[in-house]
Amino acid sequence: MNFLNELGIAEVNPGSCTGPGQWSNGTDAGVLSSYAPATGEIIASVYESTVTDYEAVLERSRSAFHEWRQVPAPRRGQLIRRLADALCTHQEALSGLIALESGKIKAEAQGEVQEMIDIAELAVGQSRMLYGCTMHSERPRHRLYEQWHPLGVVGVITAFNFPVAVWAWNAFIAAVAGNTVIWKPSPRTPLSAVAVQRLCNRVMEEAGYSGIFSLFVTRDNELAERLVRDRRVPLISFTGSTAVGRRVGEIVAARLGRSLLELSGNNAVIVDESADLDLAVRAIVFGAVGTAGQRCTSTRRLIVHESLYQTIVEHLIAAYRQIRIGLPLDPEVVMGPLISGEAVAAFSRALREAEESGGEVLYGGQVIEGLGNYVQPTLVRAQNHWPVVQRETFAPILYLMTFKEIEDAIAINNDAPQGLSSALFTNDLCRAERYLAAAGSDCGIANVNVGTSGAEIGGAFGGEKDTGGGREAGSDAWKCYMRRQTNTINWGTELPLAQGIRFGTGHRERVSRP
Ligand code: UN1
Repeated sequence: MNFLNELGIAEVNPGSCTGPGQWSNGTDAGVLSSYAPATGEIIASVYESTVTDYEAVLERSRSAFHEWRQVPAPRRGQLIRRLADALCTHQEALSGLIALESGKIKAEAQGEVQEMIDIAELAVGQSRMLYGCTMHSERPRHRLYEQWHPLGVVGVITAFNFPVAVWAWNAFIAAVAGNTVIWKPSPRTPLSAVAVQRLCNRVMEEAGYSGIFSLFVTRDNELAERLVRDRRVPLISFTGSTAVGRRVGEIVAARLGRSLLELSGNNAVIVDESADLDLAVRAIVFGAVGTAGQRCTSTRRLIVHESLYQTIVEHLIAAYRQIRIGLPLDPEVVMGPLISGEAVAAFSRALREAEESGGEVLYGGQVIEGLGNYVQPTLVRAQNHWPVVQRETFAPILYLMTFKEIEDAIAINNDAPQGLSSALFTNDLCRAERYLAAAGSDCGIANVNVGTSGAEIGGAFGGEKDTGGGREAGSDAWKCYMRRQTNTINWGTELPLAQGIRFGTGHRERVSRP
């Protein structure tokens, strides 16, 4: 395929790299093949990283940091601007590879690369706005202020569903902040990562840098854990399940490092009596079926006012009937495959469990036999407290339930261990405000008349409770990648102590230089 050539993807690719000309040639850890989830065919392979590769990556990244942190932040931003240009040039090819490797449809893959370009543009601007504030000192002739410094080497562990965009959210902001970045991508999507590393290499080379962006590919949990345990890596940004993220958080906390966790979601849409139903149905379908239900922001629970339940179900079924399922690169297709056979098995298990709990499948429910990991988008009448509904299953299953009063709908929304995204469809201002108030949605993202997925990069992205509490992308999320330093400068000749403390020995004679 042409786009593989354009991106420099060979049949077998090295899997660790710290910059131009710095690909490893280690082959001892074996080969990881990348399979197209739509057909089960091997696209290409990558040599997995050895411990020696990892150590080389870490050391080069550390020494690059010592140089990079001294480059003025606006100049660091210029490197990201060049990267944005490279991403624009190769947007088509890269989205082809992402679609092929992750199984998301081409339009969404293009959106993913667009998200990288967007965050790059934000990072360029941010590179001139790493503001610290100045405080008024309580002491005369004293200046009190804060400034922000980079942390060091930042480890970024990403998931298959956004194989490159989530890396970009972290990497571009971390880099303008003066950090260097080591990326461990999902072993399901190593080629997309290799392709992005190749683009980074080209841009680093043109700008005369190396080691700002590094990659190591592995499916070995022990090697991944080495990064998480590594005291030379002050921040670990992890995107993935709550189960794994909890472990990452514990390991990093035990060494008093920092972690930024983007974990499972269990996102609900509430449709109240006043909702614009047309808008609501379109948003629900995109939220539940987009990326085949494999976004952390996918809509998993639908809470409908009881008076509208029948109407909504009919419209959803009509819309679901029209969903074209097929090859991700086919422009007519709206839903691609799940990532793996295990994901298909998890889909079936969840449905069995829902049915055993008393759930009624209203649409879909079947695995589509044949090539690839295809399932039907599925609607299930369910109850919120069932364990299967409380859990995140990465599949296009939407659990439907009803409510009478808005307070009850909000309580259902919040009655889940996770707290990532949420949405209310309403044309009633008071209900909208009620939902957005402190006693409203408890999620990191709460939308009105906008679905749960497809957040813009300008806001801070992340969620509460079992979602892990991290915030990435826009707003002041850049602060997660920097350390704050408070500075007090005395420009006078007295030494007044804070809090008015007097600590005198009576010795007032000036000390003269010898
Ligand atoms: C994810 O699924 O890990 O809001 C990230 C969205 C995307 C990002 C999803 N911008 O759906």
